[in-house]
Amino acid sequence: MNARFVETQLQGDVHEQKRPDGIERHTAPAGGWGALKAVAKTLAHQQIIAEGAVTLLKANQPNGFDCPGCAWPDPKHTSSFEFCENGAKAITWELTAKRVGPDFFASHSVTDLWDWSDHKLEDQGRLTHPLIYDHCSDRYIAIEWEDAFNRIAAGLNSLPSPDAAEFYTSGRASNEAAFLFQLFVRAYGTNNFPDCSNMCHEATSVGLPLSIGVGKGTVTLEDFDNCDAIFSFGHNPGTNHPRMMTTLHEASRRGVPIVVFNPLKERALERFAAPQDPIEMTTLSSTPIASAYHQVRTGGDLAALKGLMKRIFERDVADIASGGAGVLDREFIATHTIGLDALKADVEQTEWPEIIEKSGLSLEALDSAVDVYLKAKNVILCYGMGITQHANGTANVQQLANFLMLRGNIGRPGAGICPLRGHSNVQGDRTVGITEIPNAALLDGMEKAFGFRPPAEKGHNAVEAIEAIIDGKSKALICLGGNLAVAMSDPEATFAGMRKLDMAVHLATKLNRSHLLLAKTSIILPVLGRTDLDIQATGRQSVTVEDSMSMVHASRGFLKPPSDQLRSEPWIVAGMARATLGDRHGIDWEGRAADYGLIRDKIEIVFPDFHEFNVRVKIPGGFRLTVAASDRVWKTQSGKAEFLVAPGLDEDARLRDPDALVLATVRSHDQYNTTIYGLDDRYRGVFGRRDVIFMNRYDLKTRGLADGDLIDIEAISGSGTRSVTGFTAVAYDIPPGSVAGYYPEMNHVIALTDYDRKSGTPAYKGVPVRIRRSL
Ligand SMILES: Nc1nc2c(c(=O)[nH]1)N[C@H]1C(S)=C(S)[C@@H](COP(=O)(O)OP(=O)(O)OC[C@H]3O[C@@H](n4cnc5c(=O)[nH]c(N)nc54)[C@H](O)[C@@H]3O)O[C@H]1N2
Ligand SMILES: Nc1nc2c(c(=O)[nH]1)N[C@H]1C(S)=C(S)[C@@H](COP(=O)(O)OP(=O)(O)OC[C@H]3O[C@@H](n4cnc5c(=O)[nH]c(N)nc54)[C@H](O)[C@@H]3O)O[C@H]1N2
Ligand SMILES: [Mo]
Repeated sequence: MNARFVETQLQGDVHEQKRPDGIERHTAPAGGWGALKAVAKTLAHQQIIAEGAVTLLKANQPNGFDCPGCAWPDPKHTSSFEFCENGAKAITWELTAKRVGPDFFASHSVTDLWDWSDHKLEDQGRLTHPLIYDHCSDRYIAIEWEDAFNRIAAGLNSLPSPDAAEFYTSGRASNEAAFLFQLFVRAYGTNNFPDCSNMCHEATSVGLPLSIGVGKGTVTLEDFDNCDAIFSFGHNPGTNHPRMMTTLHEASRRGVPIVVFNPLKERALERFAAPQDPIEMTTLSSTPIASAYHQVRTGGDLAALKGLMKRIFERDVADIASGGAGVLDREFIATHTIGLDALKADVEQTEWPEIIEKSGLSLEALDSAVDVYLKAKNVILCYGMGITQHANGTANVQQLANFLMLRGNIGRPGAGICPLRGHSNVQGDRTVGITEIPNAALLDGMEKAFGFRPPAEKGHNAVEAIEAIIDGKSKALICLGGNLAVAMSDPEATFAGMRKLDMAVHLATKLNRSHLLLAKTSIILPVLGRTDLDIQATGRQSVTVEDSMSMVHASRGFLKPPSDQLRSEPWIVAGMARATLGDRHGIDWEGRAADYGLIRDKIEIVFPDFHEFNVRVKIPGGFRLTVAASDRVWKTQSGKAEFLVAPGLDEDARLRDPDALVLATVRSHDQYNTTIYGLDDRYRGVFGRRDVIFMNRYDLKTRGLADGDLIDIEAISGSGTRSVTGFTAVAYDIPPGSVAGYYPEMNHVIALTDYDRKSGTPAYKGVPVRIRRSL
């Protein structure tokens, strides 16, 4: 029997039965008083009630700091305070009154700390001193800054080649810090720039330039005011981009249909009560968000998109046959694109039964989505990790662009593509040069600005960096933030590799597991966070960031830093560079660390789009970088927007195994990537635990399992065995064949070799697994 129908029959009785410990059904809308209560709890947990509450009001305000919570833009950046539960968590996590200083490390050996949970490690508070690992006492001990820089310089200068070092960037780094970091690394002599975007939107950065000539989104926030329909694929805004909920809430109230494609029923996409809406708060009412919710099978988006496009072509033929002008935007297609015939041929030869089976969606469901699409003049399509973190992530992204281009929905007001970026400055870091593949413009710009030509050879992305570390080819790792080892797939292999390094250096605000993977020399350098006042030799500094919609604006902290030993990221990068490079290329490191305006002057030379950077950054709300595709200028090889074909529908041949389930690893409501704020996932009804796997009732039943049973999850992978044991199966509203669990716990079942061959993005949401009862 078709599993989809069995599931519908079985789903009904789930909630009648006794649920496993800590599992409830969340029936309230997302947002609302629950969100306010959660913030109060977080403030109390971090012991910062009065000060913290005041600080939250400065988030995303002119002259304030940029919230590190997500990359969603601010309405003109000048609006009144916009309440955001998870933004508040991100800020208070940094604001915490708790401290991790040398006395903490004197009481805890690294061996002891290793057994702590990721949550407990970070929850100890802000790092206060530069530290070096002491092998005799098995402890981190304080070190002077200059001493740390000299050791880093000695470590880097003793390598056989600059290519034996890896320089990781996590997306919180400001434009100024990231630009200085890439200058340091290129002057040192390598392009080994693994960065968090390699694990995140790399499929966008690689896929979209081939389609529309730019690897970024084409919409602005104002476009949402002018759109007639929103399509949402594979992102969970109620948790991960909560300020987007204000936009979706407004759109829904305006009567704009919001069509969702997501295997999990995410509560905020169903129904949301806006904490800034006094009526909804006082009357306990809420607004439906999705007008239609299509629970596509995990990895079924390619099939769904081909189905949507197939139907559009069929409707086009029918419309013309009945005397209409067709439903495609023929003028846009003729003037601006190439490749439609090949796309059409591919889509037409894809048969309906296969589309329906692989997407898990009925023809009626796809048809209803096409109705909405054709009725709307202007469509915005938003997407996140549910699209990119697949072995065919790049192809997925390109099919999204095809879908929009069929009706000219790119490069006009109210329409466009909107990748939801992750970290608050992940897009900016890329823009200012954090890339392992420098193009000619970057190299020319660097030569013009600094008088030397940096290396042109391709460097390592995140997966390649880890592989080089495991192979022993790379011997040093410097991390500008993040928690690379825990974010990466296959911790067993990754951790073992990290432990073979000669040198590991981490610039960080908080202690995490990557810091405990000891190299011969291990150094932790504590940095100022977004909220901290940054005073340098020439006075108070601000930094800049770029949001998901290419808006660049300033951010400045205002709080007394947690310790007088903390330094800013630009200052630390400059210190490492000065010690390592001396006066090579005559770069004035100290001057730039003293005045970030001088860094911006150089950014402007290397990237002319930042013209008059220091002037324009003073504009409240900042300025928008040029996105050529937004103006229908196509920077592709052909000079046109290109319809691109992705042959077939299969993400991964291993999923043909009749016992296979496809696992998506997702974020809970109480986490920020590897930072686990707490153990609840309120909207999914999970409390006090993370050791669960969401499964369809049908999949439970066919395995002889019941809701709440203990299970083992084993990867179906080519090499070695990977498994986790003793998890709890939770019956959930998810399509049959698809299961979901939390990141990073589930990274143990993801092989390092499971990634999109085009972009290198790990297939974190397409992991073939088998599930059995625990023995
Ligand atoms: N509070 C908070 N905010 C964050 C983060 C955080 O961890 N916490 N992380 C930041 C970062 S770095 C990033 S990249 C973003 C991540 O933001 P999201 O992209 O929302 O990330 P995920 O939680 O991984 O959720 C992806 C969504 O995709 C769905 N999904 C899974 N597989 C598929 C599939 O095959 N197809 C479709 N259509 N959907 C699928 C899941 O059900 C889930 O709803 O958020 C950023 N903001
Ligand atoms: N299975 C699975 N794995 C995934 C994903 C998934 O969906 N599933 N998502 C992937 C994605 S999208 C991403 S982006 C990566 C995230 O990978 P990373 O960006 O490497 O990880 P984070 O957890 O964001 O990093 C947290 C650490 O950053 C440090 N930090 C915080 N603020 C600052 C700051 O201002 N400056 C500095 N220097 N350090 C700071 C703190 O010490 C904290 O411990 O994980 C990836 N891994
Ligand atoms: Mo991300």
